Amino acid sequence: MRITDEVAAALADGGPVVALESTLLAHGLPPGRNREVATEVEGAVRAAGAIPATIAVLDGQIHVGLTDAQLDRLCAADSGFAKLSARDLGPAIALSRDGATTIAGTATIAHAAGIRVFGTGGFGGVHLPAAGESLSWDVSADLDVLSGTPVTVVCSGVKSVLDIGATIEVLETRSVPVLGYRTDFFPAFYRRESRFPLSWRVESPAEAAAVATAHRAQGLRSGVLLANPIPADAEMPSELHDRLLAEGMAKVAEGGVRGGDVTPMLLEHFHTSSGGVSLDANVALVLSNVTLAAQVAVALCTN
Ligand code: PSU
Ligand code: MN
Repeated sequence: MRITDEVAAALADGGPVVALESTLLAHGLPPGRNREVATEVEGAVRAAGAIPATIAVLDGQIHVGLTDAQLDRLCAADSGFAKLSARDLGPAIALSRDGATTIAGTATIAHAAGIRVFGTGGFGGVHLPAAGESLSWDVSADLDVLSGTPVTVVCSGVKSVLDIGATIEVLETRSVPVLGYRTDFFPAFYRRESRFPLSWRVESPAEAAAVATAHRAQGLRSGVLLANPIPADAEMPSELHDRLLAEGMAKVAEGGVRGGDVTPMLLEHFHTSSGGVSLDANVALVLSNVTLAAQVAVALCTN
């Protein structure tokens, strides 16, 4: 694992560090805009007083913290970077591949590096079954990894393309506390609220940090999910959202798209069909989440 000097120094000092994933850049945002977002996200973490550590695999080497040139490579249209969940790390390393890490992959590496907080966009979850099926068996490894990895992940809930109720049930089974950040309902990514209530709500980064510390003290290996709704001024109008969702799901079904390709395909449909509205929403929520993650990381250091 290669950790940049800046990140290594912050960790050695017990300073605040925020892990950032690379799949949302390479596979979740269009080329060009993704590179701008990479810089904006790192800037937002710094502005809130923490050190950003974007994580990816380059030529089979795990990198914690990327240089500008490495971010250029990751974000290039023809990068050919694989989407790496936790199970893909071994193959990518042994076979000297390039890859962008998902939440599952990033959280695994962040914990190994000693990073306690991770800011991102949407968490993976339980997918709805395709028409004619009773079960999809497509349950994101993000859920399993968070059940055994003690990091706090700040996200805007899960996209409404997933079975939100089932996702919340699995988080309970796996002993992952879900904290609403100034909300009583699980957020639905492009929308501030789903209809699913949460058991716990926190009002400040300090409260979230206190929960993470108390959770860890119980000897549990699981992480914490801090669910931060998209900023109100960036929320997508519900009619536009529902129409794009129905279209996107139909496209996935028609194309027989499966597994790891489902999320990138749906995101691309939203981004190309909403005239930029979903893209702006996506960027706004990521920036808000990494800012909150940095504030939590700072609070954890002063605990
Ligand atoms: N949600 C988004 N954008 C993304 C992802 C999720 O809005 O890019 C990515 C994250 O990296 C997440 C992954 O970990 O998709 C989940 O993929 P899957 O459902 O295939 O496990
Ligand atoms: Mn999946």
